[in-house]
Amino acid sequence: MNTKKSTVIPVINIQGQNCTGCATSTLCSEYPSIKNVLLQDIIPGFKLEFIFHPNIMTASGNLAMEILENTAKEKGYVLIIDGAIPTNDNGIYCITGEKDGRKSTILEETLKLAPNALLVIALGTCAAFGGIAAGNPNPTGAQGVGDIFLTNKIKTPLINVPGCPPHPDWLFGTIEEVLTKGLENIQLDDFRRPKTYYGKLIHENCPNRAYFDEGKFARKLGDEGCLYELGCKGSITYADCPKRQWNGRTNWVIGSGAPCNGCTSPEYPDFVGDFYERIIDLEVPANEKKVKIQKKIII
Ligand code: FSX
Repeated sequence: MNTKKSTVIPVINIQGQNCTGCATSTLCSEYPSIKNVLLQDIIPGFKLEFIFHPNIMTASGNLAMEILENTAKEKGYVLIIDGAIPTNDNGIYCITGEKDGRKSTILEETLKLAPNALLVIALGTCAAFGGIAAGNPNPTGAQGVGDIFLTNKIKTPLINVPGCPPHPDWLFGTIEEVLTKGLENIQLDDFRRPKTYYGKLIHENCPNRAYFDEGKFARKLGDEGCLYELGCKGSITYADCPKRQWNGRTNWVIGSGAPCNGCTSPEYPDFVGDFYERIIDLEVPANEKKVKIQKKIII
């Protein structure tokens, strides 16, 4: 019998401006099961201990806030932030909690907790890039964690796990990869996204790709054809949704006949375009001439 004790890694998950979709999605993890994640080793020899998580902890008020206060003085924890961070008016638009009648903002908690963390994971597009919370006109001055790090010269390693919401595998798979390979061996793209999950365009693995190449485009939902004309952003969006699928590998957005809205992109939502508007000025990577000619005939 293996009696060796597992290494316990404290995890703090704080939440900014969000819809709680990131937590809802990731807490439905199946591989590993959420039971493995919360109660058992996430991989043999390593156990995560969620010491602060607004959606699943029983502590509240002073008790909960003391955990953040005490942990911030220590080192050796992983900090997960989901949701954007408002910066206008000293960040008053998002409160993490209250201790002895004093409110503490997500901005304040981030600045307090991030510098001593082993690793910070910006979970979801709001935390990674501002996302919906930072959409025009952004009255709260919402920003992603990376921008907060830049402004405040925080140098802690940061991994972005975008998606609105992110797939549970993207979060826990990344943590597993860090534990097995080491942080320095994780390959990130220019937007600090792990290449394991965000290395390829949706377009490259899309089951409708042949329609695109042939210039056969759906004109309304339910039509046969590529969904590009109906606003699909799969041709500019990096994520492995077509292969990974969602809800226990049941289906995914394009599989169910709806266009991808580009939620893992830094430009989401303002600059990827309206959900059901086609992308303008798309640089078609292959068969450009053919598609343009055929579009005239088929559409
Ligand atoms: Fe944003 Fe997450 Fe979208 Fe929602 O925490 S990435 S709105 S799924 O909840 O922040």
